[in-house]
Amino acid sequence: MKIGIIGIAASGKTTLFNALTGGAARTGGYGASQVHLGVARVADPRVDALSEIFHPKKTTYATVEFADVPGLGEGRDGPPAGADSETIPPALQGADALLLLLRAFEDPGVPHPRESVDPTRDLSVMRLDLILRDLLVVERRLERLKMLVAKKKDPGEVAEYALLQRVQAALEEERPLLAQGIPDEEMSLLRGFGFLSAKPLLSVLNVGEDRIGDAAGAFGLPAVDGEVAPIVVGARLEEELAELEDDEREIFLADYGLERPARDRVIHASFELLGLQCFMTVGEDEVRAWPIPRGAPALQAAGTIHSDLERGFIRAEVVSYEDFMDAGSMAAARERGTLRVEGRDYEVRDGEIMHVRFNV
Ligand SMILES: Nc1nc2c(ncn2[C@@H]2O[C@H](COP(=O)(O)OP(=O)(O)OP(=O)(O)O)[C@@H](O)[C@H]2O)c(=O)[nH]1
Ligand SMILES: [Mg+2]
Repeated sequence: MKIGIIGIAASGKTTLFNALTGGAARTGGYGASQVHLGVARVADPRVDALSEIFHPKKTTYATVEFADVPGLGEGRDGPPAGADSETIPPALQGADALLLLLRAFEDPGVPHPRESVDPTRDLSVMRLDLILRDLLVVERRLERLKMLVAKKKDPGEVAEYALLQRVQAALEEERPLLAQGIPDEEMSLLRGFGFLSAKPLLSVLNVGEDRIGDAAGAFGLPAVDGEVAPIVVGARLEEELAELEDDEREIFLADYGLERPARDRVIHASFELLGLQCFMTVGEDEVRAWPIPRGAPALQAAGTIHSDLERGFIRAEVVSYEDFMDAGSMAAARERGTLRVEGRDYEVRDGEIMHVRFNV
C-alpha cells in the first residue's frame, strides 16, 4: 500500500520523505523532477514487547510505502495544462492515499512559489489542482467514449459514458470524487484511472522549527468534516532527528521541549488512512506485525502470511495482545481460556496474536 506525498513546490516534501523513510534524497532541489520511493517502518510498542519475550531471530514491523513527487498546484508547473499527457502523475496513479504537505514555515532562504506563506490558501489550491487533473482525464475519456458509443452500442461503454458524465458534472462543481457518494461497484470501475480526488487525504502542516508546539488551528487551517485533523510537524527537524542515534535524539528532543518525534504519528496516521490494522505472529524464529485491511477475516489474514495457509486453512488460534501479556505465554493463555479457536470467517482485530493451523 502506497501513499503519495504531494504539495506545492518547496513545502518540504522531500525533507519529510527523508524523515519518514530514513532516506537521503536531495532537498532544496526546487525544480527537480525526480520521484523518490521509500519504505517507512510502523513503530509498534507491542512488537517491541513481544520481541523481548520471544527473543526471536528476526523482528519485523509493518511498513508503509511513500512516494515523493515534485510539486503540484500552481507552484513550479503552473495550472495543469490541457495538453499535458501526465495530468495525473504516474507515481500518484497507483497510490492508495495522499499525504498533503502544507507549508507553514517562514524561511527567507527558501523562496515560496507564491511569495507569501499561507497554508489555507495552498490547501484550496491543491484541492482544486487534484480536481482539475481528474477533470482533464474524465474529459479526454468522454471524448473517446462518445466516438465509440456512436459507432457501436457496447453496454459497458454506454454505462461508463453515463457514469463519467455524472462525475464530470460533480467535478465541475469542485466536488472531489471521494465526496460524490459513488457506490462501491461504480467506484471499482473507475479505479484504473487512478483519480486523485478519489484518494483519502491526510493533511500535514510543516510549521518549521519555531512553532513546533502549536496546533494546526493556530495557522488558521479550517477543520473539515469527515477529514482527519492535520498533523503538525517540523520537517527539517524531523529529518535531522531521523539521522541521530537514540541517546542523541533524546537530548535533541528535550531541547525543543518535545516528547517524541512527529514522524511516528505521521506514519501511524498514514497507516490508518490506508484502512489497515495489524495482527501479530510470534515465535522463536520471528515476531512480526502483519498489515491487513480492517475487518478482514482470518482466512485473508492467513493468506497474507502464505498462500498455503489460506489454501489449507483449518482454524486460527487467537488471543488479544492484552490477554497474552497477562498470561505470559501461549500455553498459559490456553490454560486460562483466553486463547480462542476461530474459523475462517472470524473478523481479526487489531493487535491480536494469531497462530494458523493448516494442512496442504
Ligand atoms: N527552515 C525550514 N526549512 C525547511 C523545513 N522543511 C523543509 N525546509 C527547506 O525547504 C527547502 C525545500 O525543501 P524540500 O524538501 O526540497 O521541498 P519540496 O517540497 O520537496 O520541494 P520540490 O520537490 O521542489 O517541490 C529545503 O532547503 C529544506 O531544507 C522546515 O521545517 N524548516
Ligand atoms: Mg522535492
